[in-house]
Amino acid sequence: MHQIKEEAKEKVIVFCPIENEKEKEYQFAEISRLCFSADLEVVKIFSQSIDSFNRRTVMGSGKVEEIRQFLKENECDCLVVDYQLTGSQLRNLSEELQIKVLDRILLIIDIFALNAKSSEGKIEVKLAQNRYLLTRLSSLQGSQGRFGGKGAGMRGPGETKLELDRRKLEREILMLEKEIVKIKNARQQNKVLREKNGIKSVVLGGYTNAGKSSIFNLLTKESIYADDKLFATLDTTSRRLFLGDGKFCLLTDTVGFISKLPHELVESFSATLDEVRNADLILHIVDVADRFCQKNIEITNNILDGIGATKKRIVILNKCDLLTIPIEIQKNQMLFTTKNKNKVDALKSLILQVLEE
Ligand SMILES: Nc1nc2c(ncn2[C@@H]2O[C@H](COP(=O)(O)OP(=O)(O)OP(=O)(O)O)[C@@H](O)[C@H]2O)c(=O)[nH]1
Ligand SMILES: [Mg+2]
Repeated sequence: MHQIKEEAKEKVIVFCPIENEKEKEYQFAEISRLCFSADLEVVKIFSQSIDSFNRRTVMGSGKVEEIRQFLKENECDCLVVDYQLTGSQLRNLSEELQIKVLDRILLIIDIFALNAKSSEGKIEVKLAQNRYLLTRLSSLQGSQGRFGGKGAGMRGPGETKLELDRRKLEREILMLEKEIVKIKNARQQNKVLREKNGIKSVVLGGYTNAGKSSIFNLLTKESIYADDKLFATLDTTSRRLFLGDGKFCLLTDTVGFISKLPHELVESFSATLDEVRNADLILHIVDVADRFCQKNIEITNNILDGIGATKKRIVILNKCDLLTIPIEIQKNQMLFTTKNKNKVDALKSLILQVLEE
């Protein structure tokens, strides 16, 4: 009889350069959730003020020594740095500490790689991976090659081996970019058709894990994947949503946002983000029970402004079932929970009302 052996999680230590002492706690919580979503077990978090920044290794030499000592006494597979590293910083850290190093971007791309299901999502992830690798190629060939042959940071759609050959990477990037253009063109045609038929598009946007897919499922009676992990959704799904009075809109669930969204990802996910940009109405979903709720609202607003999503927005304060104290609601905001259907009709009415304003 065969026994299925569950693969042990990779153990990681994390290093956070702290830009703002007041946001340290937020940064720790966010990077821990990212690691959890990448199936990594955080053994310890190290941090240091950005004032001690060192161009070679990001962290100062004392911190390098502290981590080296820790690694002598504790078994770890990888160091995660909550910062966007250059190729040489990746190599220097990896060589000095003799460990695989992942930066914030590669960690996020890796979670995306784990979650990409549709061919569009896979193309976008592959493009992001290839662009990342291309810009850091010479450094990665030297160091990470030794430590990073498999596991976190190297997971890809279809688990194809990541290519470390410049010409192959460039060729593949061109091919993937062409695919993205095709997807964008098809999206544009759909948009024209939709507008011709007077169908309004409503998109669920917001910080990852706020409950977008759960709301989508509740409203459309679908059963797309929702999970208590960051970036559970990478693929866009659209369904017709009847709003009453014989009227309907097209409701779309899409990828969640996060602070410091790497530009590699924004560019690679331009086809998906077009859907958000072009929407007639954005339902900005917020986890109102998250202690960093205000910060998450700010992050989402900045990203929406950054991608040029200028149309109407309603803020849905989701997970209100978890609230222990009453909160003040402003105009174009609504308390919501997916734990029952009590508020579904009120939400549909609000959508209809705002669309017709
Ligand atoms: N208590 C409570 N939990 C909720 C509610 N809505 C969603 N959740 C939970 O929150 C977690 C995240 O929900 P998702 O719907 O996957 O969130 P999302 O915004 O689609 O997340 P990403 O796709 O990862 O960006 C899941 O564990 C849900 O069960 C709610 O109203 N109340
Ligand atoms: Mg989702």
